[in-house]
Amino acid sequence: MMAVGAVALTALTACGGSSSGSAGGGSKSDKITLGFAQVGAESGWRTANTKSIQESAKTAGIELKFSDAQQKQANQIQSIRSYIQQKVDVIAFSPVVESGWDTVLIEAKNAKIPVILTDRAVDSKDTSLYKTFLGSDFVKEGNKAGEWLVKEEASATGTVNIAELQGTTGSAPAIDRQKGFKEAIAADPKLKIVKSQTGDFTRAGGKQVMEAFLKADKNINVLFAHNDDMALGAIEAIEGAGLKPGKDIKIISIDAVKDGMTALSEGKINYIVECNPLLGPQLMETAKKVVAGETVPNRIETEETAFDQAQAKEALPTRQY
Ligand code: GYE
Repeated sequence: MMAVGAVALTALTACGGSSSGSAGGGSKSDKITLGFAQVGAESGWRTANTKSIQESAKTAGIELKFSDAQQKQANQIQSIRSYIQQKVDVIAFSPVVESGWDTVLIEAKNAKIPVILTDRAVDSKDTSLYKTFLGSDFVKEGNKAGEWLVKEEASATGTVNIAELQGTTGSAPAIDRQKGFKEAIAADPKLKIVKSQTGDFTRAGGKQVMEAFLKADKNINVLFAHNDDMALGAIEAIEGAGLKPGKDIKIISIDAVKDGMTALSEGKINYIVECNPLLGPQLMETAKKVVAGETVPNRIETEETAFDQAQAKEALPTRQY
């Protein structure tokens, strides 16, 4: 299943590559400048996402201005403003949180610079403030995680205590993954979320919060982490408390980055829902269309799958991130 998405993305890369001949044909001013305001470098997912964007800009012959907001909205707003001042052709960003973007998006619209949302959505009511949103369906990801757990615990008799490590507070993936997971586990009343806190999508955050959870109460049967990095941090906390991750506490996470998949194949994680970070080729393709004044669909969804332990072992050798 993964291969389908991978093939589609590769095809887009190749296509971008063939149109990168601005050096040969057109003048230098033909080159599209894209200002990209990244969230930060908080996770393995983000590192892979940044690499994909940088590499595919090169392949597509697009000049990339790139900034890292260190997970702070104020920094992202500042870089978007600077891209407006520099009169880039198109702006793309992955909003760290959902709210509070209208003012700067209106500034971009007034400057006639199109905006593409990648990876995370905003909650602005006025959808004319951006051309499209390219990324995953996070509710669906949460659903998949919850549905697996419902099946896994079908024959359990007592209450199943679940701890949840949330992503960055107010971010689209944290809000939607929680929603999707809750929706799915509502099918079985013995599945109970007993603890829930943010670990900010980082390994350090996951470790620290899981340590605090376990200190307060060791009676946790399942951990649902909104990304692999927090799960990996939590594994250290679980082992530190003398428990076996994947056995004493079952772990479900989201992303399917290499380190997560390795822990899954080693039996320390039980299930991972994939979230594809390789958005670069699709972003470059979309940027070109938007700058050319072509209409693009207002929602471009990424294709994704999920892995259990056996599937992780099989997929690992050919994993790109
Ligand atoms: O799951 C997490 C990262 O927005 C989908 O952000 C992205 C999330 C990803 O920090 O690892």
